[in-house]
Amino acid sequence: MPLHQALRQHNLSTIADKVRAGERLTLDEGQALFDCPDPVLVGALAHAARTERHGLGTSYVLNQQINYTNICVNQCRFCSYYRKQGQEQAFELSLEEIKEKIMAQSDMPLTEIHIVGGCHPGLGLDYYEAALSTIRALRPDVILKCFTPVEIEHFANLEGISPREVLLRLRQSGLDMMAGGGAEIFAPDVRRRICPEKISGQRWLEISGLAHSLGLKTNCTMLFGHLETVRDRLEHLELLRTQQDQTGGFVCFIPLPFQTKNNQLTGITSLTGIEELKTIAVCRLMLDNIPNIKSYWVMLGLKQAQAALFFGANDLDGTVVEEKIGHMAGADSPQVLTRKELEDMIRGCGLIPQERNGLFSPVQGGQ
Ligand code: V47
Ligand code: SF4
Repeated sequence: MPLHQALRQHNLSTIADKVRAGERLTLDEGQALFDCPDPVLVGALAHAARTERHGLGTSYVLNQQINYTNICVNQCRFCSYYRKQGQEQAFELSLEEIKEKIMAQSDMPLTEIHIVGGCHPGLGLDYYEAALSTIRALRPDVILKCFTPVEIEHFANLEGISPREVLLRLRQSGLDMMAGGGAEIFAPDVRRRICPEKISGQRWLEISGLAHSLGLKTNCTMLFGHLETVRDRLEHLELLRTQQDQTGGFVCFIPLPFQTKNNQLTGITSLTGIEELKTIAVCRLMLDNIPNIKSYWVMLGLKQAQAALFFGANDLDGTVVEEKIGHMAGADSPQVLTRKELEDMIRGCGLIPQERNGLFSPVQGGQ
């Protein structure tokens, strides 16, 4: 059946026209996309929106993730990573250990270092400032993408200072941009059930907006496939879209499918691969003002991450080196990919690899 006929059959013709014209979709239109029984149609619309912006270009980054601690005062029910202080497997890296991890990759032409951790009850802002300055001295040109709004609020509360002051001090020490974690799902009733100790969705958005107002770019995320409804996902996307209209600093959105192992949210059946892809496609179609959508291979797995590149995503993240949050929750992807593997994955799909840095500026170097 021709595409236009299939769109008409599923009442998606108006949505398709709006996508073609670059017009914003409503929540009800997002719902209609989720309700469409043909995921390939939804994917085709998302792929059209993706190619309109990026063509077949697919970005990746040479990056290293470092988790400085898994000790956390929050106890998010979906999180398999956190430990309480003194508990087995709890860790906190000394500045020397952070330095060693950076030095161990000194041969790699990294352009991004991604640092996040738990909300540790005893590490002061001076630890984070020293970590950033140490890394900056070793890697003067790298984009330092560190901390989430959740960590910024935590540091501010521990120090008794404002999040604004925290951000200014961290920027002074070398922070270039912030990571997008901690958004989860903004719906308060779901948040109460999956992460009651964490800052509210409203506060997460405020701190992201504050960072933007200081000239810091940030990323944003959505954790999906747990207790939330499709409507919760759409409202989450709408809140991100509204924030982006106001402050404009989100560079990239990362859809994070829930990994089910080793945490307190039991009895949840993983989404099917098709449901994941459809969700990613709807994210692209709703988030008309966020330029980049990441296909995060760590959580999606390598083959699903490739498929997502045809369902709205235009970026494959990076080399990563070491990842704990997804892997402790059962992700069965590798720990590290090389530049060649990332480029082969992209080319193998008929797409065009393009190396980028943390801020999504193109880097000359890849082939
Ligand atoms: O904030 C925790 C999520 C996030 C699980 O900014 C889980 O470029 C799935 O935000 N299943 C951390 N997800 C990862 C993250 C991220 C990753 C890559 C790039 C960027 C970026 C950000 O992982 C947490 C939380 O939302 N998470 N537990 C789980 N069981
Ligand atoms: Fe702590 Fe983050 Fe895990 Fe929540 S998701 S328990 S804030 S490490």
